[in-house]
Amino acid sequence: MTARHTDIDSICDVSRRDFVKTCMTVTALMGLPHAMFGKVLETAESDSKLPVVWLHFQECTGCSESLLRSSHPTVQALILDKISLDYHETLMAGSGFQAEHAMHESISLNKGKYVLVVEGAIPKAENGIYCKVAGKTAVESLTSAAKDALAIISIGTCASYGGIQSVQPNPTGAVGVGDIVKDKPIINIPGCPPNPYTFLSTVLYYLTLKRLPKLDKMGRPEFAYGRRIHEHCERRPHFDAGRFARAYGDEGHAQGYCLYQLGCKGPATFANCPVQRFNDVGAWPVSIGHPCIGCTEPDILFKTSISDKVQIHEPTPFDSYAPVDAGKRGHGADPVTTAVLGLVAGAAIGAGAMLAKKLPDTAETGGKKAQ
Ligand code: FSX
Ligand code: SF4
Ligand code: F3S
Repeated sequence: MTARHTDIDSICDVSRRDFVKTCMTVTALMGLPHAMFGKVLETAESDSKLPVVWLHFQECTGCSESLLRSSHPTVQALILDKISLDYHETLMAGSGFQAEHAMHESISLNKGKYVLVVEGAIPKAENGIYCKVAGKTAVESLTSAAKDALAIISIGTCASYGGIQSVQPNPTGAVGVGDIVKDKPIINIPGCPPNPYTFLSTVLYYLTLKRLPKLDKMGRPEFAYGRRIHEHCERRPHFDAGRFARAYGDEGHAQGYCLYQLGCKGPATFANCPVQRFNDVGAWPVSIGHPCIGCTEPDILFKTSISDKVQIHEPTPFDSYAPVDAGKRGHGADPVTTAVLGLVAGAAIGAGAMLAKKLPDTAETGGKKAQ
């Protein structure tokens, strides 16, 4: 056990076993080959720390809460151990001039080396008067702290894309960081709040590989946002077999059937929730019976009703899935009908035909024999 690890132990009473397990999880989450595990572990145990200045704007602080009050002590300990949190308005003991001084000092000592983490949306309307800290508007604080940053992490959907504050009529003109800062690498880690592992993995990815992770077109790390929720959801076999919950508390809901008919946004939402899950109990919204509300997607979260149905892009099960058990069909529409109802026109009908090929000859789809 290294001296470093002894430090972590003393912070949160983390066992070596848990520590190693978390590093293995993070290696897999980052999409790195198992051979890289040793390097990730070495980084996690090293003294390297990333200087971080963390600004809060329009938000609920759920992002900080979920990271720093994570029910998994190793995640919390690693986050606190791997970043040097030089300025964080809700966590630092100092306040007023003392706090402002700490931020300016960190920025001037670490020019080009610190990461700016932004939590919350930035209001632009009426010269930004709707959010001020230390006499400066959020736009001014962001612009000035971004100037010498190595990169910016927009944590949460608010900082990434505006979040709940930007919902029409958006009276404060709330926007995400990317609408204001144009000349710095910006990594979006959306979610309301995001999974703590995704933030930890992004930090460890940088410290281990000395480069920022590959991003998708929405600016999110591909390793965490590369797949739709629908692809790995444990209720997917029910979707494929046409078994749907139709109302909260009905028989289908009690049986754990697919939540699409209740408005689940999993088919249009990119995130790792079904794989990474939350907290030690391994729960995530869909596992506890609530439809995904698309909290990582700027065009879905708070922009659509919870009960609205999203377009289905992959109505067919993957070839690697076990054959569909259509024998125990629920009362909902079958997936082919669902796909059509889900506003997928020609493409989905073609894909629906592929699904039909996968169903046993005796299977029925919406009362009709599969062709
Ligand atoms: Fe937004 Fe984070 Fe949602 Fe809250 O602060 S992403 S409202 S969970 O916490 O910014
Ligand atoms: Fe899971 Fe939702 Fe897809 Fe159903 S629609 S399989 S509940 S992600
Ligand atoms: Fe958010 Fe949906 Fe995951 S609501 S937490 S993206 S299951």
